Amino acid sequence: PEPTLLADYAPFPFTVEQVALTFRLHPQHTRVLSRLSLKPTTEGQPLHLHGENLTLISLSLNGAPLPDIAPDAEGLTIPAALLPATAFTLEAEVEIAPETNTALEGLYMSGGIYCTQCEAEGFRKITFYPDRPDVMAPFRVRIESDMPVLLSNGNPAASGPGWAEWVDPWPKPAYLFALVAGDLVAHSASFTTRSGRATPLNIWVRPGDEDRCAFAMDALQRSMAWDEQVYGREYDLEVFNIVAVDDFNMGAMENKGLNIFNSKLVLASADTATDTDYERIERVIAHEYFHNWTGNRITCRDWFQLCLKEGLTVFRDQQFMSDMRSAPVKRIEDVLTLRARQFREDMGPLAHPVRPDAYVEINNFYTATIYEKGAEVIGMLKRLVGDAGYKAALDLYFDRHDGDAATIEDWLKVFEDATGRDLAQFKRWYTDAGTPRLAVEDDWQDGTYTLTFRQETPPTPGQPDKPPRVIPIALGLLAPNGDEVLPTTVLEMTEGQQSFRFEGLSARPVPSILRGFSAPVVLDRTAPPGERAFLLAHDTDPVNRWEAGRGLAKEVLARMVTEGAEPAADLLAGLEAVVRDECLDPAFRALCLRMPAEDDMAQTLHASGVVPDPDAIHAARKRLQLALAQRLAPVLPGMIASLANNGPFDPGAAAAGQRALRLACLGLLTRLDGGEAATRAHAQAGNMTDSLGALSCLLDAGRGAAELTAFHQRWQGNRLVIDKWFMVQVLHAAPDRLAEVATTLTRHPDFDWKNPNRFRSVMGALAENHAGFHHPSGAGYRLLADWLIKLDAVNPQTTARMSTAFETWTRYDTDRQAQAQGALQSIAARPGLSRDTGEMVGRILK
Ligand code: B3K
Ligand code: ZN
Repeated sequence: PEPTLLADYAPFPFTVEQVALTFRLHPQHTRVLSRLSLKPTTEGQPLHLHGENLTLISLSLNGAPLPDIAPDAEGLTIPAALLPATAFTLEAEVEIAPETNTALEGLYMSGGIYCTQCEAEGFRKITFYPDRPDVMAPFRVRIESDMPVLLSNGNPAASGPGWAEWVDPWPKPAYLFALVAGDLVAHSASFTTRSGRATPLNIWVRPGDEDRCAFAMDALQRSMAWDEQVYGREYDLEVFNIVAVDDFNMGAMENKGLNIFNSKLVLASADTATDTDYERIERVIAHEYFHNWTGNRITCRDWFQLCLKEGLTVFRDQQFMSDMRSAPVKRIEDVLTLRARQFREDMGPLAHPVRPDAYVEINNFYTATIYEKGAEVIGMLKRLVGDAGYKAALDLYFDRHDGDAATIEDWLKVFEDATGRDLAQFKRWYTDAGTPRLAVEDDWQDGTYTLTFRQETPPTPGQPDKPPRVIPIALGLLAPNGDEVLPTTVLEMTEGQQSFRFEGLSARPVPSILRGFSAPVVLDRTAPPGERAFLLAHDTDPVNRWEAGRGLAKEVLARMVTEGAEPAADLLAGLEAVVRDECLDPAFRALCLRMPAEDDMAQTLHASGVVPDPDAIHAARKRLQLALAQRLAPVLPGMIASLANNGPFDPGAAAAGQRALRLACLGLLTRLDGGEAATRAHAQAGNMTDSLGALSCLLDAGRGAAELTAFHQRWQGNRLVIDKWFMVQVLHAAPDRLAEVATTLTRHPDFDWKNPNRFRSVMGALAENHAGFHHPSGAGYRLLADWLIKLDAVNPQTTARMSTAFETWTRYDTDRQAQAQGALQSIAARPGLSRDTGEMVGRILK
């Protein structure tokens, strides 16, 4: 298939003044009637409407039938000669079958509930329409069905037995359309906006799930208040509805006034959800709500501008989370995710700019680069223009572009106009792919300290040469006694190589570079011996303090892998000091104790020119954990006991931090006692975090069989918890046994592979078990490839997304490469492979 190009953008030659839809719902024979009020904006243009897999029943223009127009595979075209020069009405009736829609895009059914997913291009599977984000129109929707609850976007207009009508006054693109019909119950509350409008809030779930909605509701209310306080954005409809469904390709969707969520991002109770689940729910509830302004009121002109709404909304949800929880801990978690997902993507065959300029299937571009790097770029902008500049620019953005389908050029222009800054060079962050590497050298002479930086961005597909970018480098300097002699200062690097001088210092300082992770770059610094340990002990910037420990751990692990070195004493001593320091936030201490992931080590080794050996990395990481456990042995039991909380469950950040530190200690103790303490902890666990945490320890120690059986029995019928039961076994399987464990699980009667959550809980976890997935036998690669082939026939979107497990295949030795390549080729060769998966596998193999 031919790619779509940014350069080919042309406006739609009609406006849609009004959309009226009627749905007569039926599992196999849903009828959709549409009445579009259209007006040409350019003379003599044909009318192209998108439409896929629609059975056309009737079509008429201003009431006159158009019997000769037949749709093709992409939609229908009405020649200019048949169109009036002024406003006209086009009516169509189509038939669709939601029950057999396993791709979960368009109108489909999940557990007996009708629901929709239209972003990016799913609306064309519902009716004929200009399915592009720059066509915005007010919608009126009538639903006819005997389901008890009938929902669509906007405000409820009228209803009666078997029908309901909704009116959305805000013009919107079709990708924000939503409809839900089902046997649902609401957990309800309300929010009074700052101008005094009491707005009912409903979270709709299946009967029986309503007692697990309180946390999501609380997160929603906090999000609404925060967006008013921090961004001045108020909610704009008479009601806000959220619906949870079990079958969903991703996390959630920001449909106007009717967000639809994967149930795992709504439902939570102490005994069924972990702290990580709670945190994710809070973040995603906020994210989708924040889209109401950044995405819905101001949308994207075309899908190349996706980061306009996603990067900004991620940035906003990150700000929200750091206000709700610990800001440094949140930043560290974001840095971990960025490196694990976006840096990985940027270093491989799937690298693309934050604003791409070509795609085959747009669903393949909902990536860590668009989302996470898109947010980082905004963080850099904010750092460069300052808080006041950022606020002025955002106020101007909402003011100038409310109701628009905007571009990255529009976005940068508001910053230029509000702050007077020229952002021409900054724009490269949007147009150029790749993670810059920042090399740094320092020099000390006669009281002057000089830092010299050199930036270089490796080539990425289609972009061999990269000019220098502007990089904000937040820097602090510490005196040898740990005093801060230069508080955090932002250096603006604009050249390929650039020096910064600091005068009047009485001793050679220790630099703390890239504080708060001020730019998404790889810092290449060969730190002098002792520097990282010093920063781990003294840095006043918590993110860099953590980063020092992390950098040290990576250095030590790399030496253990490549030279067979021993775990270094300075790392163990530094970590011990952090762990024992009761002034430090337990969540922060837990993060320091977490060793770099195996995939992260493989990425680091590969970037430094070493072919990573997954088995050696796995073994070294275990040895390092054992050494750390031995070092901490005297304190572990005491810490585990003192961090226990027997009071009622509190999902807040402080209590979650204590649980995280306690489980980190339990993990280490398991290395010493073979799982004795974990067995007790599992038996006593009063919540899912502790239960699953202890179970993970047991599986790592080669135990836990009885606990697994009991766990399954207790949670049978609770889909979300059973997902965890599958996942934990795969994540913690010994590398040699992974393929066998996963294969056995796929034969379990509960392995409902058409459910994306369940599929990911086995196949996603398979790819996350680094040494197991990259087992030299190739069994991991083959197992995943076989299942991706199978899933592609029913759900291309989830298949394509999961194929990214293979994006690192060229990092490894030639034997592994041959195995991975063979697996990828078996997917590529599959007759009838979807466009989604075909594009991904093609790019990965290139
Ligand atoms: N906008 C949706 C993602 C849609 C993905 C389409 N394949 C969720 C979000 O980012 O909030
Ligand atoms: Zn989003």
